[in-house]
Amino acid sequence: MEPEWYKPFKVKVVEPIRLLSRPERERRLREAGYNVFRLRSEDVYIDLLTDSGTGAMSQAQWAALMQGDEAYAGSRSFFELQEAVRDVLGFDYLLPTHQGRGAENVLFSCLIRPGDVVPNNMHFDTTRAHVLHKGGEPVDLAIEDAYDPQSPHPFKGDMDVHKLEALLKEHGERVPFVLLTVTNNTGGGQPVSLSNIRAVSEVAHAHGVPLFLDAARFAENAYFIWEREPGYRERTIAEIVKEMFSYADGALISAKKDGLVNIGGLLALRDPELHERAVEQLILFEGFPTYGGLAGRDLAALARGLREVLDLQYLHDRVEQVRRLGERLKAKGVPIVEPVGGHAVYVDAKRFLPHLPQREFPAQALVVELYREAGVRAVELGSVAFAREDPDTGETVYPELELVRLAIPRRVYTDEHLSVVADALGAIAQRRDALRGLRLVAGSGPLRHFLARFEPLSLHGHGGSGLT
Ligand code: P61
Repeated sequence: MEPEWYKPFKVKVVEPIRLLSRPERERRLREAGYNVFRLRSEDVYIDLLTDSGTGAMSQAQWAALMQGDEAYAGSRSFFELQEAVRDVLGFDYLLPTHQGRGAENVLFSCLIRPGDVVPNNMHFDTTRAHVLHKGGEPVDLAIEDAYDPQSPHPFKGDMDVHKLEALLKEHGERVPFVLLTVTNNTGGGQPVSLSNIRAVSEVAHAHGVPLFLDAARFAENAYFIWEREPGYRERTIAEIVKEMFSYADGALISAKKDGLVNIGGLLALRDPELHERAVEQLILFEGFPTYGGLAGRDLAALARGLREVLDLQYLHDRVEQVRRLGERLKAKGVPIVEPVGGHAVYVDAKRFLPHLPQREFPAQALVVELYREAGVRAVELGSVAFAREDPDTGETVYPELELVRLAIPRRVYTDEHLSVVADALGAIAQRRDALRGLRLVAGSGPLRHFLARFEPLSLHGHGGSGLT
């Protein structure tokens, strides 16, 4: 039976925001080099840059902060978090880190040797950078549908199990572990099915290779399983989450997403021997094992968040809010990645601005126009963030997907805020042919998107990948 849905929270604290005038927005853009990472947040009206660490905590989490135990060693808050990790995720060993990439660093330091190959459905950018940093080669093995923004596949985050099998046959001894990102952020916030997690786990284990989940958005993934996977409607989110992790040997979690906290991460493990090695790295890079990279109060708030996020009403409210934004955009003729993802709507800039070649950064041009139009900040996931230089030819290789991500912070914005976003993109759609591209004037390397500067191209201007 379908539960009766309702909004499971109301607002207790308000944070003022303001909308600058259009000339002021234009000036801020110019000063920021047309890169919204360089804007001050007080100059942003609605901030959809990321859903990471930008959510609102509950009153229970704020209360837990006061009760955090700040002891250097043996903090009570650590044991609360350990209990939550055991109950919710089913792992015995917990290493708290300052955020997700801290956990990546600790685990990868233990397991990746130069020349290793690390398969994933799709690596997120920090994960990819950490694999490379340890001398590994990140390989993306998502199913073909993941690369088609219009494919209606219900689990576009799935890994292609045949490709994994082939990779393990060919490079088995060079694969230290398999990663699976739930939900698949780079590919549109798309879920991975339980049957795929199970199949990937079986294939990896048959080759003696462990499986780790990059599980920043584990609860949203579980909601999609509940919604779409046959046989899971009668199960609770808690049961589905437990089953997802039961097939894995460990998990890397950026707690800034489904941990419902503003900072934090964790590495969860099953194997005592690996735990021992990881603890050494944790002490080196993060801190003593019972606080890792966090304050006691952060651990306490996270212990609450991990349990709160399992609430079906909360997840329904969350995922449906994102979906409603997607539906509104579609109705206004804005092309988006479908099905709509769990934490964000991804606008397909290739279809939105077909007259702009990728060397003129169409997704970035749209991000800039959206701020100009309505003070809304989105993020580019396209040829600024992901273009690469071919090591053999020296030519620029542009990514298949050219996207603008509208990431929705948890429990922060109302539908009224989001209708401003939909109206703004709808207005831009009306005059899309007049939009011009951008030219990169500063910034290089794989993390250039954070610091790059651009100039608007005139009507007859020419772009350039700017890769140096
Ligand atoms: C995001 F502009 N995501 O989506 P940390 N795995 C996965 C993530 O989504 C993720 C991390 C690991 C961010 C933050 C972000 O260029 C950017 O806690 C699936 O951020 O260290 C983070 O977790 C890393 C935004 C990261 C960016 C890099 O917005």
